[in-house]
Amino acid sequence: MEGQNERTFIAIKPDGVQRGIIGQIITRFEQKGFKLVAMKMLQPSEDLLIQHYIDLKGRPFFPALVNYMKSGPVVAMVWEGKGVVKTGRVMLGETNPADSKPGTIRGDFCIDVSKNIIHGSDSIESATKEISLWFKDDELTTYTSCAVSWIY
Ligand code: IDP
Ligand code: MG
Repeated sequence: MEGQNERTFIAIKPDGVQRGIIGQIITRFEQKGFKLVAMKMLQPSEDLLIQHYIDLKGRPFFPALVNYMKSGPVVAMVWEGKGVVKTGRVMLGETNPADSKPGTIRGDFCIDVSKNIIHGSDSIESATKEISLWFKDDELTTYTSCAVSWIY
């Protein structure tokens, strides 16, 4: 989906949950003006994570990545708004926190690439795939934000 209805999949990883920064991460997306359309907390299964990270299956860090991601609960979310996929990635920072600028989530809250606290879809195509992997259709809400005419 594009335009104001564009959606992205954002997940706070187990380290982000354990470190107590769920609220600060959600605040950044809220204050930007994006709309939260789905959210749940779950400890993901290995099967789900293998599907989610299937493109990285051949990488040496893949087994460690799956173990890290299943080591505790994550907060899975869908955020909506104009350009949310691309802007969401900018808000996250680079994959390696060491390359992430201050002001980005990874730049402000973490140090190591293997503990980089948050996931965000990298394209509209992967967003669509990831949203349907993590959420059932009836878990996605549709509502009009009262702020919409003050954001667009
Ligand atoms: P992204 O999360 O910024 O899209 P990807 O390249 O898709 O980055 O990698 C997925 C996740 O795999 C990263 O967020 C990070 O948790 C982990 N990862 C990527 N590269 C490395 C690495 O070199 N060592 C350990 N973990 C890595
Ligand atoms: Mg990625």
